[in-house]
Amino acid sequence: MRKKVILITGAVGEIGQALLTKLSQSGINKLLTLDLQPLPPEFVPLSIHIQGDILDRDMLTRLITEYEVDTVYHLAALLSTRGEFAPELAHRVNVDGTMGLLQLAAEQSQRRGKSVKFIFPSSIAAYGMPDLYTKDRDNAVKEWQWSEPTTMYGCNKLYCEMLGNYYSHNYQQLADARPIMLDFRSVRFPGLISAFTLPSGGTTDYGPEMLHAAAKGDPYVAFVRPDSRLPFMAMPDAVDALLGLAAAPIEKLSRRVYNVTSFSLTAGEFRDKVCESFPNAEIHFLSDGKRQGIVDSWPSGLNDDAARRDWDWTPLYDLDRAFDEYLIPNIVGLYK
Ligand code: NAD
Ligand code: AKB
Repeated sequence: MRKKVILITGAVGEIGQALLTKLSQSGINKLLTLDLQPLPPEFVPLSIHIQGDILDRDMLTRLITEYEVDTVYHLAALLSTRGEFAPELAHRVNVDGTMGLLQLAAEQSQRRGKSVKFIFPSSIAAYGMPDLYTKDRDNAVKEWQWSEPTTMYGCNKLYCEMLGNYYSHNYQQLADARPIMLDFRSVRFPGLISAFTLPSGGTTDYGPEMLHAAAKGDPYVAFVRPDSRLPFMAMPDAVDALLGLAAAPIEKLSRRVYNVTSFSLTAGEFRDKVCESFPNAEIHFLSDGKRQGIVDSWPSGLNDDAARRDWDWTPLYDLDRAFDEYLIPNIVGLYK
């Protein structure tokens, strides 16, 4: 008898660590994690961990002979800035890697006669605003607007959303007997801010980086103009969004890809917020042309009405609560 598990790829990353913590706190212990990196020691008791590459098809095949995967949280990816330095590698990991896992989940769904849930974190990178005037004007972008990403990462996310939709509805559409489909669900996240981990390889990183630098007492130079506006979210809300969407009854879902967001602010306002708690923080701005271009192409805000309506999405942390109740108390403890 194969062991029933929840599979989390990219579990060593920022969202992975937060999700692993939350799932294990909820008493869910049938967790199988997969990442290129080993799990940090404090997470080792929480899951069966495989240190490996999502591109290793033989390893994935071995996994499904041993485990019955009920739900996949597919988090492994190369983020936007890293993806621009290594676009072919980003395509392999973000597209080929996702395709391999979708295929595995599709086969599992048929084999057990029940849909595997496939939860996929997409991104504001799936959007491409044509200019700053439009970014300022259309400040609550809906899921079907401005789907013209400018980064490899954004193209990868948008295409994988479509692949997920394909595998959920049209896979093997010409076969005599239609198979049991997988159940793909995705959220488009804004920039995420964790109190416990630092981001790497992303373009929204200037926000969390300035906060963590201030908490450590280090000076920080943000790579964007102070007037750059993006949406952000505290990490506990991101984890709740993934779990909330996974738990939603399928008949309530009017789409497979949902915007979720919490608060939008400029980099200058982010600095001012950080300085309320760390008045001696040394934060400066020196815009990097290329990364600035990516930030300028991403929307300043998202419309998440569909998620609120269909599966009762609502973030717990607005800007003030995120800083006062989650970020500052935990970050101060982290660097004491
Ligand atoms: P992260 O970079 O912190 O973690 C990604 C993890 O994936 C890393 O631990 C890395 O080792 C692993 N990984 C990369 N390539 C792999 C491979 N070939 N095989 C196995 N593991 C591999 O990223 P994160 O912030 O935790 O993001 C998780 C997911 O959420 C990603 O898909 C990302 O695109 C998405 N997302 C994140 C944000 C954000 O602000 N953090 C926003 C939108 C979407
Ligand atoms: C990145 O900047 O690449 C991520 C994201 C918004 O997807 N944080």
